[in-house]
Amino acid sequence: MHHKNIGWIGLGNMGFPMAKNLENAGFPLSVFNRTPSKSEPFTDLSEVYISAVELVKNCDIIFTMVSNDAAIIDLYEDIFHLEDISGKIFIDMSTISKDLTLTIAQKIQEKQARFMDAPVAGSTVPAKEGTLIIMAGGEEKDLQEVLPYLNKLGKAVKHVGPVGSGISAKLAINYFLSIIYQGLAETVLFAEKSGIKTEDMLEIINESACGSGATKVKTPLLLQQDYPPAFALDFMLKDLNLAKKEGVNTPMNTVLLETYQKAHDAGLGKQDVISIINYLKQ
Ligand code: NA7
Repeated sequence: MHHKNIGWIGLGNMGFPMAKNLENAGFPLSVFNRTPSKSEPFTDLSEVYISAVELVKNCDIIFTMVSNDAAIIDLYEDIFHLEDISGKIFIDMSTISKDLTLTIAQKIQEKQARFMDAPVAGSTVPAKEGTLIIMAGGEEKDLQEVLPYLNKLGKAVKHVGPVGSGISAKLAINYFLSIIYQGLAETVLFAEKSGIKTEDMLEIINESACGSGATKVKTPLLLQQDYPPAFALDFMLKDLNLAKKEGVNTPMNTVLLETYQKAHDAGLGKQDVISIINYLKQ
């Protein structure tokens, strides 16, 4: 049987551990990252490309995991110049706008290739552990072809509908997460003002019905008051803006957008999302 050549574009905080999981699973992997130094740990087992287009030429299945719309536009502009990409499957795991997802999918299909959106829930720890939740949009038969790879990246792969549906599901879950993080930060601050120690309050929250994976994962950061980005605050701001673009005009979304935007303006954008507490504290 012909071994599929797997390409991975984007080796950031999420893309790097995800691509490593594919490499560790023994799949023939080709990698590309705009900043070449991030590809260095791959040189032994995988093929490293210095051009995304060259990688695409040599791969059957191409994953992308990059920041945002601008990054995807940059990459696909070049890919669309390739004469023959027929039969290839492109899977975008980034969280970008639904509009752009549909536009790219259409252009890819016009070139007789296939496209899926498969964004993920879970940040860097689940990415490393291969326990992400993957929300896939696209054709069932295409999903079946890429499932062996997705299964190495996540503990659950959910086919949620046609192309673009993965993005919709992802924006919905991140909307919920942004509520949890703002709620957690405000609750800890409220308790602190009333003389309750942060560590005590976090223990109470985590043992209670309010405790969740989301509150537990942010607990050490809140205790250390140090916020290295497992999920950068700017990405949450991006996703809330994308939700608004999708017509989410709830009272909550207005408040959330204001909080995350002001936290960004206060210089917290590159920190972990739970650093909104530093803005809310002021
Ligand atoms: P990171 O750690 O900020 O990594 C972003 C990646 O995207 C990184 O590989 C970047 O390359 C790449 N990137 C950014 N802009 C471009 C352009 N214009 N062209 C090519 N490549 C680009 O993000 P995460 O891994 O945490 O998150 C990725 C997605 O998952 C995001 O949509 C989140 O919302 C969810 P660089 O290394 O900077 O050269």
